Amino acid sequence: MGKTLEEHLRFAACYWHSFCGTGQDPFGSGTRDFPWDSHTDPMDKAKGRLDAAFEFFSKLGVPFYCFHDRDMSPEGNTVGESEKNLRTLVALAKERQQATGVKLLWGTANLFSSPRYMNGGATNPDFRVVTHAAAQVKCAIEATVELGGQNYVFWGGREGYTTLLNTDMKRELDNLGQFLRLARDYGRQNGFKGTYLIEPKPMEPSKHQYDFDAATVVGFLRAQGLDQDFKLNIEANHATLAGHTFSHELQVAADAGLLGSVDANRGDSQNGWDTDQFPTDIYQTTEAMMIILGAGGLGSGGLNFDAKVRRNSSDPEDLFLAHIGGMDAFARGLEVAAKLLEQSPLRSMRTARYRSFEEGDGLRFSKGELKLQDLAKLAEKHENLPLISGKQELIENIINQYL
Ligand code: XLS
Ligand code: NI
Ligand code: NI
Repeated sequence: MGKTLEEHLRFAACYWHSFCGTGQDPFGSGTRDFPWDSHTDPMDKAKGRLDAAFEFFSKLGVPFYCFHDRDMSPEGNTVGESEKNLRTLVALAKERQQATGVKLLWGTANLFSSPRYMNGGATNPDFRVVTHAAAQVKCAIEATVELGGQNYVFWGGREGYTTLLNTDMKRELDNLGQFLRLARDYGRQNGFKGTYLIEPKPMEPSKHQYDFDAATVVGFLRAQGLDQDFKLNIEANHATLAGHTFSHELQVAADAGLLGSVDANRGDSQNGWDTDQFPTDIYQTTEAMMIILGAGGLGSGGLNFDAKVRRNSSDPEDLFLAHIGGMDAFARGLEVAAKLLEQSPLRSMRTARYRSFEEGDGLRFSKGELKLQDLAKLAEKHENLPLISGKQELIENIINQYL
């Protein structure tokens, strides 16, 4: 379709799952030994982690990476110290980027791990906490600009509530809008030309997250006047947590003209949480790539593997195998999707279903030329309508032939 696989797919590896997560869960300790954790000084640990991350990115040959401020550098005792730590690591990351050619897809601020944010970051009921969220976002935007990041992400894990009984939802949402406008303006005034992204998720860690799903975020962005600068970062596993399919969320964002980027992972059909597994299901990647191709691609976005190897995948090579499998699943999905769009009857079958709106009275309706009473009158002409099959099984059979 006129572009290379690499140009279409724009893969990114993420810093947090692969270089911060040891496999610890509520029932047991980590299963991966990170050699850099043997340092006692947190800054030495961070430098060792950075070396390992860039060694991995370049051996894998992945063109992009993504990070949170706190993945890359430790929080200090004061705001100033935290900022200094991040600047030190960003300078080193910049050197590694230049040496390896690996680029930054997006940066973000972690406004969910610190106990300070237990009641929210930008939506915290205590204004003093909001100022800390602002300090972190300001510095993370600066870091993203310094590293040539093409996007900046907001994922609001704690931007939500645990009970409405103590929550003024309207005020919190207005505060979120105000906070995001300030962040947008700061970035624009300080050299950020990329896309701001909101990543919807319905729950976890909050009981209810404000950025519930794509439709909610599209409405929020429009209500807050943010839809010119912000798009959506759609994550497969978040879609299923919201009771949707990955495809549904991609299509909602694409239809609004707001499909920005993708966190490429998958959930588990039995487990109801964010298992963040590497994508392997070619049927799902095919459906996703059909929508992404239909939307004209991801622009400055990409396919970020926000995914982790299982706790019992404890060999270092498992990290390579997981990413390679994920890339192959999407590359195959892209090839199948392109064939389905260009060679199969799928597109023409869908167009044909709506043909009645392309001519005659249907076209006049689409153009707004008919009133409700005109439609009612026309119904008299259309007695004894034939049933028109949706042909779902035929379509599913066609997809399997191309797979
Ligand atoms: C968590 C989110 C998170 C964002 C970045 O569920 O997916 O990892 O992608 O903050
Ligand atoms: Ni994510
Ligand atoms: Ni997630």
